[in-house]
Amino acid sequence: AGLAPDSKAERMFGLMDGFLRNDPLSLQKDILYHVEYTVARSRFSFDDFEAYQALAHSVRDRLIERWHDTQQYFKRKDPKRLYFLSLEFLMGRTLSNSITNLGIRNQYAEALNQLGFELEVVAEQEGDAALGNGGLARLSACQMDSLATLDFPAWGYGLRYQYGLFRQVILDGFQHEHPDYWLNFGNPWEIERIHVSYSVKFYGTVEEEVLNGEKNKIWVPGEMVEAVAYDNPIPGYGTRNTINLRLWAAKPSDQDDVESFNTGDYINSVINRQRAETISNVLYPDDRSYQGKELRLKQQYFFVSACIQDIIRRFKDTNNSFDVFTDKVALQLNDTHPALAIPEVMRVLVDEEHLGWNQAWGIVSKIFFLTSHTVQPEGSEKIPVDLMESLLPRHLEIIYDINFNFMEELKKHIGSDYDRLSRMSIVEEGPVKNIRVANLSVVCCYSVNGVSRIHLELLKTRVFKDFFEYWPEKFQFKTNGVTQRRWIVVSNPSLCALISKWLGTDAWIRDVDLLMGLREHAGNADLHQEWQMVRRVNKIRLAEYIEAMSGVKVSPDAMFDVQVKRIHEYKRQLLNLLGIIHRYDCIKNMKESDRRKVVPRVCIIGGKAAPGYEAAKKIIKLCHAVGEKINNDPDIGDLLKLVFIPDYNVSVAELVIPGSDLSQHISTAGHEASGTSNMKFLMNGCVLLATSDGSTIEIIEEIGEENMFIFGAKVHEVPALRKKHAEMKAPLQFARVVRMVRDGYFGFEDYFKPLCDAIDKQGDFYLLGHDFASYLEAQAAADKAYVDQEKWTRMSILSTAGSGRFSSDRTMADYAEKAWGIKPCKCPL
Ligand code: GL4
Repeated sequence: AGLAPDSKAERMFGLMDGFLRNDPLSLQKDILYHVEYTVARSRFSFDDFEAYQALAHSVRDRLIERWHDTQQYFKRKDPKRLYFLSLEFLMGRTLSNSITNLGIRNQYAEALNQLGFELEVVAEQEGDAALGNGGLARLSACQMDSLATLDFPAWGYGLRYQYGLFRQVILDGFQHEHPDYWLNFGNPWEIERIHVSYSVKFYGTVEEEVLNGEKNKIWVPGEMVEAVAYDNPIPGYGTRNTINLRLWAAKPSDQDDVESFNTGDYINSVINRQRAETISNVLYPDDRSYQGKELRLKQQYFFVSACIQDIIRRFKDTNNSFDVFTDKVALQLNDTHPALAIPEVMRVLVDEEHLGWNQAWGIVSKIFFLTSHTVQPEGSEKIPVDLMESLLPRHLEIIYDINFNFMEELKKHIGSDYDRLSRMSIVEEGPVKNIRVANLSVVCCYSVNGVSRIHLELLKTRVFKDFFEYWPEKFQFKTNGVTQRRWIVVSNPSLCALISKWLGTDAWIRDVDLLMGLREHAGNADLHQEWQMVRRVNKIRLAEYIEAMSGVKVSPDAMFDVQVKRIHEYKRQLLNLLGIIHRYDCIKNMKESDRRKVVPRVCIIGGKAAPGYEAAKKIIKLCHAVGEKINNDPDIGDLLKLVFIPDYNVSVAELVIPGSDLSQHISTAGHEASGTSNMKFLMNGCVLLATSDGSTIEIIEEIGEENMFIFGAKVHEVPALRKKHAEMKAPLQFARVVRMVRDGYFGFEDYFKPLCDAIDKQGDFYLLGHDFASYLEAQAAADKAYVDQEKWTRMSILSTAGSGRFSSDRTMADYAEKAWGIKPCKCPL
């Protein structure tokens, strides 16, 4: 009975009325449909937020269509897939980006217009998805966009934290952290997959069984938690391909803890079960220190266990032998945070798939790829062995076995150099025994990638020196990049239109090297005029935002000088502040005739401090104290303003970056692994004032030092300078501004004392004193260039023109070819 399968599918497709239509009228109908039936408001009366929700659902429908087609196509072709494992993704807003990538922005704008709404206003209703800390997390988001756009068969995996990165609230100039319960208003961009769920085990014991005459280990867990999938479609630009970002949420397990229910304490048993959800509840708001916290380790294992079960299930769907696993699967570890995936794959292959150690190791040693994002060896994760033994007893055994084999192998090559052996060992001996996660990763990964050329140098000569000498070919670099779709097309539409006009094509949105074509117009007066106009409108928009956020009125005629990023001593917001104090001091002491020559400046600083990072919090307070003084000094007027932009995040960045003239990237050389915001500013035609650090070094090569303001010690000079510095006297002007802070010129002298001590009594580790004079020179050069607007505009155009190399499209194509070995798999239209 019934229809033959083919005709059944045909009939169903017929019932569906084909694919969704994208003309403005159909979109209007769709939006109204969602107002009425999804948001459950009346279609005759709904506000901007409800319009956003309805719009989002209508976009989501279109995403789902493409997502299905893409996944089915991948399934049919079964290519080698890349799995991108990251504990952090800073996606920001989704609406604008999606309709841009789907190529239906104009249609939606028109549809909304007809309904009496404005797309820009409606899009502002969306909150940020802030499931990450800073550069590392935003990089993951940019890379997902590129993987989709380049048609790579890739999957992203992450955690669905209930609380994203804290919201920064400033009270009296002090940072307060408020929870970001971002799911409160629903999240139309995710698809809950209740049927995609896996049990994750913790604690318990390892037992032995005999299987076909061989000993086999079984892990008997003490606790189980369910991992449930939430899928977030990621559309490519100018392609039907829409890939998946799968985020895991922890839920209580049905199999867990039946015992306690039988004891009669029903209410407490329910409450206990509910604790399972805490595992994926909250993002750790610090990306640089590791504290061996049990919950963090639980998060990490919860994450990798769910991923590996999902990946192996998908592999087994279409393959029946692990012989081809390495031809089908590549696993990218975004820093060492997901490194437990390594012993987890070993465990599954050996204990559950009964592959035998050597065969399993043969697979594991070929499928993992590590990207390191840090330069500080002390930033490396360590797991106390005690903790590991109780939480993941079987994994500890596996790590010991991997280490034993590695040590035996190593001894054959380097003999009994015990110092070196102990440095390279995965297990750190000492009063507290630790697992060194970085060593585990380097030993087991097929390649280890730095995020800029200088970063690789530092990995080779400092962080992983011993390993590099042993395995030179393992170490590579792929300079970071950012997506021009988000950072030009979505966040700076007028610049986008201008670029396309002058290049005569919008093909650069996919093929970003074409931006170079702007070089030939860099001296064109007409382009200059249009360029300045676009930049000015963006500055006005930013000025309005600043006034709304801080009450400070700023003039768009002034140079907007911006430093926005996480607050960290090595990023040297303090150097910026001392420079501003110096500028203020100079203006105060100037003759009236000289004042007229001063280039008016609006200094803008923004960024969050990790909640436990005292020095960073003091820097935020200092910024406010200095701003208070300057902004209220009638003697200064518009010549100088200092504003702090609170709660810096992706959507704020989209507003700030296009409105900036000068952008500062002034880390002590050798401390910024790459930096990625420099690339975003560059794309938007901002001129960089920077040290030769991280990826800036490559930016200098690309656009020329003459088009930037470069200052400060170079990477190779820093170690010697640190030694010498103790005996050197800081320049007078530096001593003077530090004194002003110390003496309470801005109030709160006791509170700021440790900041001053660090730079003038305790060795000035980040070399603020050393770099101060050259910093001021670079600032003076920037003033001079700004007066000559023709010169400045030329520099600005050349910045955008030279930004093509810093697209994540290039980074992803590089990884695909040189590391993962995956090829595009383009879903037909
Ligand atoms: C970081 C680096 O500090 C930063 O330089 C780099 O650009 C980014 C992406 O590779 O990764 N590492 C950590 S930890 N947080 C970062 O932002």
